[in-house]
Parts: sequence; C-alpha cells; structure tokens
Amino acid sequence: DLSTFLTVRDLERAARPQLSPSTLGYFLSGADSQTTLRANRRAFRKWAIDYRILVDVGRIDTRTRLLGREVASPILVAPMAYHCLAHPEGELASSRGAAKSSTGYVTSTVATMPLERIATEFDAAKAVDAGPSAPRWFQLYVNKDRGITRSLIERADAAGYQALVVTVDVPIMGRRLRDVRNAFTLPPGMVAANLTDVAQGGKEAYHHAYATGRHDSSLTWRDIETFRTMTRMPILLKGVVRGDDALRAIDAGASGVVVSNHGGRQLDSAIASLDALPRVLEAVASRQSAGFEVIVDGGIRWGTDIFKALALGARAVMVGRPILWGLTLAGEAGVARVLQILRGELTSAMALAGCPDIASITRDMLVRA
Ligand code: HOC
Repeated sequence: DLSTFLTVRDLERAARPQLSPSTLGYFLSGADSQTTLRANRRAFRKWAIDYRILVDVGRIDTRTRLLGREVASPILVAPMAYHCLAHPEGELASSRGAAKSSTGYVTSTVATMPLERIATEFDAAKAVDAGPSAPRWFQLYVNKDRGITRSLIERADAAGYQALVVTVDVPIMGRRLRDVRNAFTLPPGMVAANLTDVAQGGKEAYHHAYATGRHDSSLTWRDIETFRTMTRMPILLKGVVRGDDALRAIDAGASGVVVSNHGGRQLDSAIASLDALPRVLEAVASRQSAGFEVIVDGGIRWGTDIFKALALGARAVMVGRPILWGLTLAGEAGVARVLQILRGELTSAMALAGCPDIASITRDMLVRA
C-alpha cells in the first residue's frame, strides 16, 4: 500500500534492499569522496523559510509557466540513465507515472527504452488528465560521430519532444568508486536502446564504453550554436554552475539552463547546485533576457526544498533519485506516489508560509538558517 510511504525517505528506505548492490551503487553514488553529493543536500539546510501569517491560503495554486507554456507544477523528472535497472518497464513506467501526475519528464539519451515509445506512453497517459500540459523534453549526450547526434536530435524532434536538454557537465565520466569496485554493468539483454551504434553488452558497463569510445570530450560553445540551427526545439544546457557560462548560454542561443552538478556524480568538490543558483540568476538578470529559464536540480527530497529553490529564483526543479526509488518499488504507481508526496509537501509549505501561488514565493521568504 503506497499510502504508507509518507516521505521520499520512506520510499528510499524500502527501495534500497530491493536492488542489487551494483545497481544500488550506481543509483546512489556521487563521484570520488562524494563531497558534492553531500553539499547538494546541505545547501538546502542553510536556508530557513520566513513565513507570512494571515494570508488567505484557502486555495493553493502550483501552476507556473515553463518555456512559454502553462504547467501544473514547477517539478520535472530529471533525465536519468537505465530505468530498466529499477523496473522491467523502465522508462515506459516512469513516463506514465509522470504524465498521470501532470509532471514534466526528461527522457535520457541513455534510456533503456526507445525515445519514441517513451513519448507515446507519456502522451497516452497524459490524455486522461484534463489539467495543464506537462512538458516532455529530450536530454542529449553528444556523440563523436555527429551523424549519430544529428539523428538523435531529428528523432526527438519527430517524436514531438518540446525541448532539447544538452548535458554539458560530462566531458568525461566522473569516477564513482562503487561502480569501479562492483564492476558495474548492465545485465544481459538490457541495452541503451537509443544508441545502437556501439556494440553493447559484455563485461564493461555500456556507459563506460560509450564514454571512453564515442562520447565527445571536445564539445564546445560552437557545437551548441550548431545544434541551435539543427532543431526547432528550444535548447537548455544542463550542468551550468557559473554566471559567465549562463551568459554564454544566452549568446549561444540557449533558452535556459539547468543549474546542476549531475547529482554530485561528476566533478567532486564542485559547488552545490543550490549555492550556484543565485549567481547564475544574477548574471542572467544583468542581461535582462526575458523568458530565459533557470531550473535547478540536486538534492531535492522535500517540498520545502522546492519552495526554497523557487524562492531563490528558480523557475522549476528537476527531481532525480527519488523517482528511481518509486520506480523500484512499484513502477508507474511508485513514481506517481513520489510526485504526489513532493507536490503535496510543496502545497503544504506554500499554505503554511502564506504563499497561495508560485509568484508569491519571493526571495524575501528565505533567511539564512
Ligand atoms: C557519457 C555517456 O548520466 C550518470 C549518467 C551518465 C551516462 C553517461 C553516458 O551515470 O550519471
């Protein structure tokens, strides 16, 4: 009975023993000493909510706008690899869980289901919901063979994805010690379904083979400008932590950035994403680039974390590992439960803080803890 899980932590506690040590290690790990992994969580504790009293909160409205469209809430499912490690239906189940919760979903290049099937599943599940639209975006890893990259972009375009999220914090793979020690690999028969260019299987994890073989470490700003000319989809850069890089993203034609350090899985000792958010916003504001979206991910585990990110100025948040815990426990329904918990907690936080809508979650709602 999923209603007995009251918090994301409850789901995590129950999901962990269901996974093999190798998969659990892959999902949980940060890079090296995991300093950034921990810093992402700690950053939220540095802020306290300076609540208002005697505001009419009889109706709480979590709707907001994202890339010019109304969305039901400022929550998106982050792109994550290999959902079939958590549940046999993999991304088909997670995308249905998101769609039925009217929550935006970002399909990973290294999904274990074809991006077209994920799109169809998401749209079919969404059709039963009468609420505002939930976006469906595609995350891109760039291949050395730009023909393959072009084909991925064209497939995402053709499948009706509404934005391209280019990951820019993986010039090389971060070293996750548990993965090295466990010789992490995909089980026989499981593949990165959208990357049929590289022989898969064998004893080395696909993504290591991909990272050392086909993944392009020479990606630069010029490539982002090129991608801009290749698709109708707006482009967001994921993995930005510096103000000057956010400004360059605007110059390169991006429509937004995801302030992120890849869940602490890439550069260990990188700045926590929530700590990076204010300076990115400040830089973007200096350019007065209306409509440029700033999203944040990394360490979101409570509705109050979402509240804090929004108060600092983020347009929306991406949620990663909690989705995998829900998926592990109960597939689509588990993902929906995670999103219900987070949205419920956000709604409660808004009521208790005297913020009936997203626009009222302003910077003055936070003080240093
Ligand atoms: C470099 C090509 O996002 C993770 C994944 C990494 C997938 C890398 C694939 O494990 O954080």
